[in-house]
Amino acid sequence: MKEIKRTTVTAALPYANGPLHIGHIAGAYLPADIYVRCLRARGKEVLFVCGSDEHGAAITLRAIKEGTTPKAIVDKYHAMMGKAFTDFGIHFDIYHRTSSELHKETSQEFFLKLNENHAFTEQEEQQYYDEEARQFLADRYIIGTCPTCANPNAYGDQCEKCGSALSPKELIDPRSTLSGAKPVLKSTKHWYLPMDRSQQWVEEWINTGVLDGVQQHDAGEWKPQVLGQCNSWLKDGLRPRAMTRDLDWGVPVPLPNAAGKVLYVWLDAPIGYISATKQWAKDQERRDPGSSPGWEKWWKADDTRLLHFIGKDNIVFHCIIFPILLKMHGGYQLPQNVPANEFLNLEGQKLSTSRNWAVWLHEYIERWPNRQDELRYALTSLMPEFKDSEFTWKAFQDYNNNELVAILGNFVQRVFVLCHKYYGGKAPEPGERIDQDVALWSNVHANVEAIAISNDQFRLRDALASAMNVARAGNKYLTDTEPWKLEKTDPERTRTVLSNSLNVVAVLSIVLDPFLPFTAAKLRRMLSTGTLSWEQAFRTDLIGADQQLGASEHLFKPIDDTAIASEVERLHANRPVETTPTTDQPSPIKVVEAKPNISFDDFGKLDLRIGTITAAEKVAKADKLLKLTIDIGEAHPRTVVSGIAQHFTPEELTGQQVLLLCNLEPRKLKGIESQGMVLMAEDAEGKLRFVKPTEAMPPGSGVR
Ligand code: B3M
Ligand code: ZN
Repeated sequence: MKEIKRTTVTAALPYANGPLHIGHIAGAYLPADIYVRCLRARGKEVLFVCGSDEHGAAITLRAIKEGTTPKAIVDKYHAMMGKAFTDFGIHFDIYHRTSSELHKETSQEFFLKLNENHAFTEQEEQQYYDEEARQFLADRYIIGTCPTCANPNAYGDQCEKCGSALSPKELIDPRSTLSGAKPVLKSTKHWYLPMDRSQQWVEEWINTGVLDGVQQHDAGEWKPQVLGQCNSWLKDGLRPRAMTRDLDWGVPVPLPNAAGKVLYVWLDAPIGYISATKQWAKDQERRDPGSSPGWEKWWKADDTRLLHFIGKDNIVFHCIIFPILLKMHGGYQLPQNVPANEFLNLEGQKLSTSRNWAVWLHEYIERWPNRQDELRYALTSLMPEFKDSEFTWKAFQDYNNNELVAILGNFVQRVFVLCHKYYGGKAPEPGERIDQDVALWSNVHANVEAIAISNDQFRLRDALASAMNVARAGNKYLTDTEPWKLEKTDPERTRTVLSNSLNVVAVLSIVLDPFLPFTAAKLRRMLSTGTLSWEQAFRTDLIGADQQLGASEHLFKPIDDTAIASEVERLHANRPVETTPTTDQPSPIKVVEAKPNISFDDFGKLDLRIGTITAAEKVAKADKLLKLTIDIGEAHPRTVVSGIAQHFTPEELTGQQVLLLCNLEPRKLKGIESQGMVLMAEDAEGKLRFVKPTEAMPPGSGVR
């Protein structure tokens, strides 16, 4: 294995097309931030870079949607994300952006070098073109029916319903999202990366860790799910992939015969890590002339280790495509590990920007001011390190109340109250140590050691659990020794106990810093210490006798059920509800025949609830029927077959709220079991309209 002197850590560049949510944070940024803080505390040399990914269809589509320019979009979201990261204590050495001039230069140079090294093949291809919008269509600009699951709104690169990776030509009935027109195939030239040529070395490097005869990482050191995804790609055989696009937003292809072409966003985005490093070195030089640390050693030196923190949807780009590019370019180190996380779900559903099913970071910071560590704690405890996991507001409350308040806050609070009460806010002079104290310290130090080991293995949940074990040990020690009783009978023993306890708080101020930086800063103020090194966490005498303590600060407060209920309600209420366009002409009234009275009991037998349509599709061989998927707040959504196909298209139904009769005897229609009935209003001409609440209500709300 090579000797490592420094570590370059990157966190995926988020698309500047919308705000950050907790899924992004738990997936890549929080683990990277914790990892880096932990290395830094241990005195290691680290550079931590990130920035906004400002190219690609993600941006241009958003601009179309918001009726503005791509530039306006990236300016808005770049600023917003940068601020949210800072507010949340995610501390990069630089948060750069790919629309910068330096990035353009860097990626164009990179491209030219690849071209010089014959890394590309030029190929003429038939591609979809929108004759109305007069442009070639990026994969994301084309939607059509998924060949696998028949989802009518699959994208040209992926079906979000069944997860299949697609190419636009596989879509059935493709249409352009720009004009709605049916796109036509037209010939265009692109620069392809013949990845098949790299198949062999990639396979060896990923699985055995050996690259050009040098052991870069241990075999089996990468996370199993990362290896699994890579190997499934490799098993299918790597194929040539286009590295350029016909678009007017992006880094222009720096060749004479390439007007109107830009670099593929997944070519320029990872180069964004390099341009960010260059910008950081420039900024350093400007701040401190002559210090010029240079950017190259962070990417090229043999004793530099490169790590990419990402979410699982970015694995192939970081483990296969970018490494091939780096190697074809030459001179660069390849990543030593790519500790990708799986996905975080929210309250039983996938996080979704379009359905507004998310906890947005900037909103959290606004609604829970100065409580960043509470969310950092919950997200780390739930981090999807090896499999998908789920955030619920209830879990957030439980972590806060049962762990932060009951263990950590309780311990620190008790120590400080007693020191202020007995010793006027000064640290006491300890007497002789007995077995009970020795046991406390060996427990504490074993946990400090475990934190570093888990961190090095990218097991941050375990690392946090070990850090909390330090607080647990302290809390139990206080409960066992009961210094508040002891003071009357044995003041010397009381001083020893409280001195030990204060020193455990000092250890906590060191080991909690990677996870709970705001709390660690409070602890340092309370102890009147500066930043301590990791090594010092193995000491037992950091707070010596007579050291003047700072004022006790508030650490955590309990969260009550109302606050949690209101977050859950907010989440449901904020889902978009599409309103049916109203016409100016009042509808002709259909005269409804009166029916005999019924008893209240009879009415009470109806299980009426508000539901939200989450998916709709045509039923094969039935021109009146639509199959609706309706969320009524149960674990699984209901399937309802409704005779409304001649009144509504499936597209206009998703997101609509409806009134559902939930306990109508299930029955089969065209082989599909219908589990309820959507109630509709009907006019004299047979026009149907939904009956729904005047404002969005959480799915499952009862109707009485
Ligand atoms: N912007 C995709 C994403 O945000 C992409 C990551 C780029 S990392 C170089 O998931
Ligand atoms: Zn599909």
